Amino acid sequence: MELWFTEDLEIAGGLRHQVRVKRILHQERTDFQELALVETTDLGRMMVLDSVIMLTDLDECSYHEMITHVPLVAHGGAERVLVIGAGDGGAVREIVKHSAVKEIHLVELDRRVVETSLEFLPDISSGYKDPRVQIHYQDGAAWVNDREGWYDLIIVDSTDPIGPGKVLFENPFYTACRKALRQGGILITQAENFFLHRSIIKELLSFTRSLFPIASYYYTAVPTYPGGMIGFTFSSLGRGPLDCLENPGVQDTLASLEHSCRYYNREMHMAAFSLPAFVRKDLGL
Ligand code: SPD
Repeated sequence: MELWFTEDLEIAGGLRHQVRVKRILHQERTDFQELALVETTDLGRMMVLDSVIMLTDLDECSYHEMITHVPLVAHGGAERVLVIGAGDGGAVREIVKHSAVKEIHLVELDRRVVETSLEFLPDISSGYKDPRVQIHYQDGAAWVNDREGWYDLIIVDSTDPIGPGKVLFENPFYTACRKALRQGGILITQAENFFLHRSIIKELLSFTRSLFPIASYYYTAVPTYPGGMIGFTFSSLGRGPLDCLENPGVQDTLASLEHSCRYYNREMHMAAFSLPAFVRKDLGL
């Protein structure tokens, strides 16, 4: 008999998304959510939180490389980086590729996400070995409130705006992130799918436009998320997302990332900000 995982939450906009499962490796109710790690038949391992797919081996590279390298290359000199959520470690694994980064704070509410990733996803969690990484098991929204003017880059790798992640899609959190950034700082937040969730994206852009001189949106392909793609808000106190690409200094960074990444390169960085006509019109971009 075949076993299928189904993601059919309200937020998926009437879509039902299914993945064939070989076996369940781990399942538990943590203090915060339902956590599952499964072996799929065709897509490698998969992490699920509260019935929402967080990652699969197949396509986690496109999500983690684009949520990290786009802002790190755009900034050009980030030293202090904060990652909120993302206890699986995929974002951290990418950030440690940047030698200019001196401190990486990962703030994750749920310790069991980190522990489960270390046990079942050794490649994805491999960045945790880097001495620049500090893990804090706390509420990310509370953490940024106490860190005024501290970070060059804040990456919010949240789940969907349901359950414990809802607060990360609200204006007070964006305001606190803005205050926690240093001059020239950049904020990136997970911002859903432009076919399915435009009202959510519009609201997030309305927050960032009132707080940042530069507010934009970009996206990447993730076939195992409903709709097959997911986007991010890009908000900056300094450089725009593409300003950096002509700088001679960035060529070495791009060459080295091209060597170590499966998805990210200069062309994907540029293409990610090219949006369809209806999206540009609707989001006012
Ligand atoms: N619809 C699911 C969005 C999940 C985004 N975050 C995934 C975490 C991977 N590090």
